[in-house]
Amino acid sequence: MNRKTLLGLLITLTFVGAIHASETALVRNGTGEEILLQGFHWNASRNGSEKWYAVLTRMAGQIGQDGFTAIWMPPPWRDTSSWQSSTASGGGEGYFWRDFEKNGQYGSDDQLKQAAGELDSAGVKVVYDVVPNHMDDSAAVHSMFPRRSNEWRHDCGECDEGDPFMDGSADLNTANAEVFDRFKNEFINLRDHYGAKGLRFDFVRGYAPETVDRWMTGFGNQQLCVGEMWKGPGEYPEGDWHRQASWQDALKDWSDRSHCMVFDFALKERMQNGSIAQWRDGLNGNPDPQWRKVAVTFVDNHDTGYSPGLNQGQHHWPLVESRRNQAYAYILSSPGTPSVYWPDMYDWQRGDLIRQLISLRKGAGIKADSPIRFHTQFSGLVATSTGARKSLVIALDSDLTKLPPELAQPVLTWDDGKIRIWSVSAEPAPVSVRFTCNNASTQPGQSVYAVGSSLELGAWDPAHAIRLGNSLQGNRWTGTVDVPAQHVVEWKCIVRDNDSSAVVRWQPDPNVNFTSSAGGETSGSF
Ligand code: 7SA
Ligand code: CA
Repeated sequence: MNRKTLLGLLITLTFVGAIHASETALVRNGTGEEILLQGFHWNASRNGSEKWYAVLTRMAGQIGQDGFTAIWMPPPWRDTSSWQSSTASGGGEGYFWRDFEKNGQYGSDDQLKQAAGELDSAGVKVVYDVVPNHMDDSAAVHSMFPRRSNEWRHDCGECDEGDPFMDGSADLNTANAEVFDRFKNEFINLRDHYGAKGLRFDFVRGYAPETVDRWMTGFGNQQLCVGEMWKGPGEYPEGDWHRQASWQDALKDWSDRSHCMVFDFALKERMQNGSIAQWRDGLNGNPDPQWRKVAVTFVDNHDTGYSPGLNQGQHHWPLVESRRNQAYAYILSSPGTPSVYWPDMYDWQRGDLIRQLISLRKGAGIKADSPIRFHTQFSGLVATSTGARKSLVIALDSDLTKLPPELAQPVLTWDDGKIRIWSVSAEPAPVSVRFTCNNASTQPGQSVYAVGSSLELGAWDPAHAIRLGNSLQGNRWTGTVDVPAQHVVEWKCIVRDNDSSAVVRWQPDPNVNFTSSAGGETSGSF
């Protein structure tokens, strides 16, 4: 190849590379291996005995030792509101704030600085909850934003970049340059004087994701940000594309435009409304790593879950008790950035399990974009997540009983085996292999399956074998199975009753023996 052609090729490759890089768009997910603690609950601002910031100062070392790399702090702005509804009451939690004063119900400015300092020295990044959509607009509060020129949603005929909070009378117009700058400067103040290394954006349905991106650019691109985009497809107006899309689509669209992570409400919705097998349909289980890496997975938070104290918190959408341990086992052994809710860790004795799960995650080197394979032929949820150092195989509430030899001993068993985790050497990326069985005669209600030594092939348990498709040539059955590359697999064809999973006929000995490779084919015959 002459020099001119070579140069041309190099230029092309560089350009393609650049496009690819832009496809793996920037998302501000810290190191990509963060483990987040929600550092408060709904009643933390009413914590009687000890101001909340003093609790965090006292617990900072423990939080670091427990393996958390970041903590989601409550909104740091003074909130003097109080409200009463028929079923609940509250105020002071920071979501109806008065100004950027830090002396609020969680503690004083100094106590906040002390807590932030202790957490930082414990290696825990401080991420503040911020609420730019709205603020306390009650007359008693001398507002930071005079109603003069479009600072508020209603000042200019519905000028606001998103949904209203409640009736919208407290909504600010984040598209207004002065409003935008006031928040940007406060975020930089939180970074420079209160140790902020990231931000959790509240009620992001209320303003534009592009505005969040511009704030984060001012705050520092290498930081962490996560948006609370809690809005189901049915909440969008007729004709809006979101209405026909999935929770995942709406979350990814928001993340693409803000370049922030987003709480995985797709997973939460499946945890609430689906079977445990359907937890694989969360954003963090998406086949595309660019989707998995933006998910912040959680079991509950201060809105959805219970909290110690007054009214037991808000509990708008709590996960049932019987699934909570399994849910923590799932989010801490799978891709995305897991977020642990304070009371589960430090009030309700789930800490031992969570501590062990965190150390397994870190030992395996699971990252936000790590690959995950779901073994759907088993009941419950069985999956393999692969980190930089190990693969974690997890079985939740599953009938997986016959185990391949490499899964002789689980590293963690909990709740009488409803939770089992194995740690094995990191598996290579899976390849799609075609399995074919020839000369198979079947009766109605029977099919041909591939059953074999590895987990993917049911660990020799016909009940968990892989059903093949009957091709047109009569007795030839074939199908593809994802198998880790370079794995030696022994397998056989069986004719099996579809329902009872009773074996009608085994392929005669010997077993078929093959090593998996990309585009590989393997066949057996009766
Ligand atoms: O219902 C749960 C789910 O069930 C599932 O089966 C459903 C789901 O769709 C369904 O499939 O989820 C729905 O319900 C969620 C909870 O309401 C909705 C979700 O979109 C919807 O799908 O989530 C929304 O509400 C959450 C609380 C928000 C979400 O972002 C939002 O999408 N969470 C964050 C936002 C706020 C507010 O900043 C915080 O709210 C959360 O802690 C934070 O995480 O002058 C103004 C004014 C007037 O406009 C009012 O009329 C007047 O009443 C003031 C007064 N408002 C008061 C409120 O009435 C009162 O409730 C306000 C001053 O104080 C309270 O508001 C609290 C709020 O209750 C509390 O949750 C707010 C401010 O203190 O702080 C917290
Ligand atoms: Ca708004």
